[in-house]
Amino acid sequence: MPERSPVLPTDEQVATFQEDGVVHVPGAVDAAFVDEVLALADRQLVEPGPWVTDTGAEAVAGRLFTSRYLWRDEPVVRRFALESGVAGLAAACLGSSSVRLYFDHLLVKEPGTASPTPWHQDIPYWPFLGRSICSVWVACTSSTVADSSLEFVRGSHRWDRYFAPSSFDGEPGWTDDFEGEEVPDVEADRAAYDVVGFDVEPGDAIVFSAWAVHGARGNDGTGRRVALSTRWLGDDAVWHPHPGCDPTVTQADTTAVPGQYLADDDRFPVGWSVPG
Ligand SMILES: O=C(O)CCC(=O)C(=O)O
Repeated sequence: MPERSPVLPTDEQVATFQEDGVVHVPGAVDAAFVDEVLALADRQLVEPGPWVTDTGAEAVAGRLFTSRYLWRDEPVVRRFALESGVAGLAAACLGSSSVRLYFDHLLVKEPGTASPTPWHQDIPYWPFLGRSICSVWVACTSSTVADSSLEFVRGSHRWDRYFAPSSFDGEPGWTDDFEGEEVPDVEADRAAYDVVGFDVEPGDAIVFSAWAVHGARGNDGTGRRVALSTRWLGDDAVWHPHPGCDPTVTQADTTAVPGQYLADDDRFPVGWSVPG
């Protein structure tokens, strides 16, 4: 059985997650896990996994690099996902009796990266539907909102809207097949939204709903920004493949039919379940 979270959220943190769609949990993950992810980031930048988004060296400087779905081949990521406590954190925030791992997402922003992470909502990118789906984004380096920590539109998880995904690097790709409403241009009219952001230290977690609209600025600080986000499927998550969704997992990975909960332990392992 996976280990229990060393830092479970307080009742107040759970209430904040439910109300705002996001909560900052300082000191959620041990330094040893963080160090392993930093070493992994070094390796990935040189020899990336199969599912990479990479702006490469930008016109100005810097690089926004993301690599996802590593857990099946990278013991570091598997351990992080299943033993660091992030699964317990996700389950507690969602109020779910169990959570299954959908995928992991390593995110690196080199200093001098002009590219922001565009404002977006995660759920339309993913072949799942349900309210109890979230990410646990763990900072592996210090960062402030000014140099690319995450920002959210507070309460946007309750808007009941489903926005078109777009590619992070602006290149054409699998998101192009989606037809739907554009995400609002939060950046152009920040004062119209209740934007909240979190300065973070290594080991801090930001837990957020897959329905929450979020983004991050470029990194004009002096250090590399590294985070590992794991994505968790709670009690009401169902299989929902659709045009324009993430191709890392497909119908071949599950015995579920659309609309059904997934129970494929090898592809979507249980990270946490209520004891007994
Ligand atoms: O780290 C970032 O800049 C973006 C992270 C993000 O959008 C996510 O984890 O869903």
